[in-house]
Amino acid sequence: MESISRIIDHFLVNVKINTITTIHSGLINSTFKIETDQGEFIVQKINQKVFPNTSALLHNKERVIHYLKGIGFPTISYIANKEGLTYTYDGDEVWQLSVYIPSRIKEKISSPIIAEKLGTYLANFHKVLLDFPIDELEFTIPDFHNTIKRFDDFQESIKHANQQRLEQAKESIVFLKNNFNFIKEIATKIDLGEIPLRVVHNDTKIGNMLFDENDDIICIIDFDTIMPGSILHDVGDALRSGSNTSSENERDLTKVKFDTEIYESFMKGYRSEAISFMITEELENINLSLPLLLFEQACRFLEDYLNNDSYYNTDYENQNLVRVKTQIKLFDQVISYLKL
Ligand code: GN1
Ligand code: MG
Repeated sequence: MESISRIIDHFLVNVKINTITTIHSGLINSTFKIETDQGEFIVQKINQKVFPNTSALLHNKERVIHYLKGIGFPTISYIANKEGLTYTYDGDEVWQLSVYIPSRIKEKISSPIIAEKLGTYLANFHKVLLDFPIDELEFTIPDFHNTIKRFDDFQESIKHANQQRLEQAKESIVFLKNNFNFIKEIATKIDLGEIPLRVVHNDTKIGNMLFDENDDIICIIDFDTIMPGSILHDVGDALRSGSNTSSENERDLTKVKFDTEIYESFMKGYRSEAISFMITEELENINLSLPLLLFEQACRFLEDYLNNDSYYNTDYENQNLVRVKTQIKLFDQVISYLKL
């Protein structure tokens, strides 16, 4: 942990660090909570393999956070280093320090009331960003939520995968191939711009929402992927984690169930607030958000499994395949509930 304390010295003068705790929830960056005599902070190392265009990431984050602060929308605060920058490059890695916000984190939505609050919060987040100059944002990761490209990349990975993993993933491969045509239709509408690009978060899993002791949302965190995208991506990603009775890492598939009450309450909250700005194409297709994101995430996890786990952090051999299966299990239940 010596390197962490050296990094903190870039941002804080004469600081005494009491404890450093690793936070394991993200799959990409390395995150630590630091308790010091000057307060509590979060320090994060940006994964430059995933974000090769780190300056675009920093630019987008800074612009949007500055904007949100300007309109009084609660958000995270980054600490400037001694050169006045909100990041430090130590010759090797890029680091950021933000103020820790005392809060609770949830892996899933525990009641319909919270689901409705979350839906309303997300729609309001989209609403307050309507006036943000979208052209100022860069595409940090090109084609991030381009589901057709994600499916093509997964298909490509089949060609280079080892036999053992191909064998293990056989059923999942067939499932995704069989369901692509239905997903392709909505993905194409987004691709063609029939569903408009807006400023969206792009990583709205429940773990990225901070709650207070009354289960009200304090703010959304993790602006790494804030960039132009569709509201369907954010709605789908929030429900992907939020309406699953277990987690994306659940090995026991009998525990992976689609909670329809959570789903409906979230949607009620989202629609009630977003009705003021959604165009007809969005309104008519918003119910495809969840299957779209589940399908896309299954492709992404499966591609990574077939590429020998080079993108997502994993703790054990078949974890990416476990993740594929949770997404497929939920997808199956969602399309039969929504009668798609
Ligand atoms: C990654 O690292 P984390 O947990 O914030 C990924 C998301 C996935 C998520 C799946 C940049 O997010 O797109 O939905 O894992 N982020 C990136 O848990 O790829
Ligand atoms: Mg993230």
